Amino acid sequence: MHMTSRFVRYAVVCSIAAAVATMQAHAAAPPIHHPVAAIQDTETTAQRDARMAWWRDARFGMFIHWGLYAVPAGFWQGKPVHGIGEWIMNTGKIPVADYKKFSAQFDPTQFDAHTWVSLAKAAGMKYIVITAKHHDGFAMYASKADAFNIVDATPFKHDPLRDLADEARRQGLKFGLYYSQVQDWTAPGGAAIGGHWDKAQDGDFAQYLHTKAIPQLKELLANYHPDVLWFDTPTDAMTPQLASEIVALLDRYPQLIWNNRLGGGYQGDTQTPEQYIPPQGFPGEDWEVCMTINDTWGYKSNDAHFKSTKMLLQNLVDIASKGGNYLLNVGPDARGVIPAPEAERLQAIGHWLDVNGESIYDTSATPFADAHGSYSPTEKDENGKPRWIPTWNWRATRRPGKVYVHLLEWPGASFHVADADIHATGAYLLADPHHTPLKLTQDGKQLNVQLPAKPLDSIDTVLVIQTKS
Ligand code: H79
Repeated sequence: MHMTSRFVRYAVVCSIAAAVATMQAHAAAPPIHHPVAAIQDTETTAQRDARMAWWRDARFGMFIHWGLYAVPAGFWQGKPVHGIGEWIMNTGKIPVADYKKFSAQFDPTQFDAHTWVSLAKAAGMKYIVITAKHHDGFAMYASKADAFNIVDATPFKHDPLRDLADEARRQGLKFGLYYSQVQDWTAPGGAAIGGHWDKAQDGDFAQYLHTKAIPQLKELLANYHPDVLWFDTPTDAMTPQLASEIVALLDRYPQLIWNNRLGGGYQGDTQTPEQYIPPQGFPGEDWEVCMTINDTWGYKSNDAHFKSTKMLLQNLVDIASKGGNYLLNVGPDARGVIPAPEAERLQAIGHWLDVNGESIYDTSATPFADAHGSYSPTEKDENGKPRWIPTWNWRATRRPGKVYVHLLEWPGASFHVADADIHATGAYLLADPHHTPLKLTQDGKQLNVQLPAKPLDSIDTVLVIQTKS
């Protein structure tokens, strides 16, 4: 019975609202019997804490959607195809043979792993997750299991994942791989949300899994030792039995972290809200917001709708204040270049983190019952529930002995909290090199800190409140 209701929830319907609802429903799912026990079923809390430790400290990661879709870059037969760029084959109903022909044009000679990893590092990101294979079925690495890959099917003939995995380790970043395990629009039997549109896609899903997805996952695990595996778009094609074959493989890598999108009733390690920040986070759970920097994951030449540095930084702070991670996407083009507007924003965030990183990394959620926002009394969201309206006055993060108040709007001569359940002993601004003490008064739960006339940072000036504990 439980399994049936899970499948209904997991059935991916073609609407973003449904996809979001699917992900939100996850937490409440009752435990079900797994044909093969996953690591989450067997490890102790202490073991789990040790396995998740680096990920919890990291807070900020780089998602990279890079694949064959960067060649059409949002256009098919001279016309723009609406929607997210990595979906162009599906949205444009491009025949398999035509899509495969893009590989002859894919020659990203400007790709340089050192440049990409250096950018992630300069942005203050602690891990990278890159698409090893997206829904189009094109493998971005040297795959012996399937010839539709960047080494065998392009003039480039080179494995960028090898370079990136090695370079990430060299620069001290964790390395993760995205793998589309259910959808595959060019392999016979692979699933396609919305249904197949080409006879070449006909086939048996289990056979696809056994001849392509599982062999490729084996290659990826053995050859690149990813720290994270990021699955996507589970559908009911992924039965508990089939998923358990993948889990048996994952179990051989006891340090691996994998997300909640495998399917087959497996919970994985992390909640993965996509393109939104959950109003209260997922208290007590590990969670990661994945988000585009413009309106597409895979490169589109006609999408210049970039989020501002201010908005991106506010998002990072908002997420950290609720105890989550921010996996922010970049979409490199078919030359192998991360678009300049994306790189500029990441560098600006990195400059802020150079000064204020202590208030983000390895912190935990706010100690204050502060208002992150409120539910609208009138507006409804995509699910018909009251819409969450965030406010952007301030957020807080903490670590033992310190609370960090992120002042997103300068409050004037003083900062005041009416319901501060802390014992404050001092205060200063994190960006002040001298950490000059600020005048602080506490009367019960009323906390007041005197501030200078102007903020030290135009987006987020961090007020450090020292605490007893
Ligand atoms: O990899 C990125 C997306 O391609 C992938 N997840 C992120 C990380 C993703 N696949 N599906 N979805 C997200 C949700 C499904 C959205 C859909 Fe649609 C709505 C599929 C069909 C309608 C968006 C709009 C894609 C095509 C039209």
